[in-house]
Amino acid sequence: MLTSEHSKRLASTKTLPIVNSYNEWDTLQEIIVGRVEGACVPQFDATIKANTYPKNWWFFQKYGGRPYPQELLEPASKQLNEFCRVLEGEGVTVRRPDIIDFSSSYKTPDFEATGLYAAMPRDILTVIGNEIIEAPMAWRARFFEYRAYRSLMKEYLKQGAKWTTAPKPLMSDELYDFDYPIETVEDRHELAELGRFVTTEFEPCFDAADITRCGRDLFVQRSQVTNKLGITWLRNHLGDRFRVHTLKFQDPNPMHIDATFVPLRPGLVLTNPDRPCYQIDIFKKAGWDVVTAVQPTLPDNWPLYMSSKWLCMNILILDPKRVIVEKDEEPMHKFFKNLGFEVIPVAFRHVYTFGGSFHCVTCDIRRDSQLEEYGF
Ligand code: ABU
Repeated sequence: MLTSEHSKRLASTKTLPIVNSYNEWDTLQEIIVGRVEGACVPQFDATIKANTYPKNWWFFQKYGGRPYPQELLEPASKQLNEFCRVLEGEGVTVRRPDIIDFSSSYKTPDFEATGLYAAMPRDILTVIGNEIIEAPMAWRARFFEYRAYRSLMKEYLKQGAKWTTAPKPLMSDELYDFDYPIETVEDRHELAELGRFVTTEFEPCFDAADITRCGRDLFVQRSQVTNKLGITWLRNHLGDRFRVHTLKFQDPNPMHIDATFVPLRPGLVLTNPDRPCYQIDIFKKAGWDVVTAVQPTLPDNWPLYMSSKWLCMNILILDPKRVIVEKDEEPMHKFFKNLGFEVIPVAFRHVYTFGGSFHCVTCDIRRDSQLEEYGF
């Protein structure tokens, strides 16, 4: 039985291009949700080392190149399925990538590797207007990740979307600093401050999750997986219709902006208290309110091999009123309610173990939005 709100949302689909999204908050109509089936633990190399903490290196050393342990896969898969059910109940069309065995090894003229997963579409895909861009990525384990999305991409292309793949990097040794010295958090702070990362400027690379969208203005960070040439490619590709701003954060391990800096609606951005933004004045001058996230509640012993506890900020906005927040992040529920949001709690901590939460595991394909300016 469709509610009138649901029917209204479906009705408005007809007037929009199949792929259409300009920001993180307009009413969501269709979304890709990733999956963990077929996931493989990446082999421990310089990029994995630079993006993970020493206490977790044993995991990659032990399982690298092998399928994720079943006891991690099963509960995460169940939570993802339940998340899809919740989205559908809220009137959102959910699409899933193909199942691929990422443990198959591959060899290019430049390197050999095994894969990772199709769990985090936000890392590889970004939608800007009616265009869907496949990011080049930076980890060798992610070189062929796009294959899981090709059925969907072809379908969207046939229905009128503009589909772009950014230049595929060689991922040869020149793209990486194999001597990147990173044993302690102090090393990490120092190197990040100096603007030194494990990826070099040999060729463009970026992960789509280093981009956040506010209409005509896009905000991107130079991170361990996004280099300056990658940002230049994006800026040149998008041309005059968009402004691409580079933001820098006080972050010892920058990788993906969506647990660091999260626009919530026009005039309101959520920031991470541990990762202040050096260019926050851009937002203040534009009249935006800047709110700081409350502390996460995840216990210290929760297995988090590829991310931080700040996944509590990695929320998904369904429209300027509704937000999906992890079930046990109660301080965040209160925080969002105080900002006037209706909170939809969903259990997701088993998915956290794979490196992301609601924003990471999705790519919004269609929001009821148009290109707008938000004061920048
Ligand atoms: N891949 C999402 C970012 C996670 C983090 O900043 O901890």
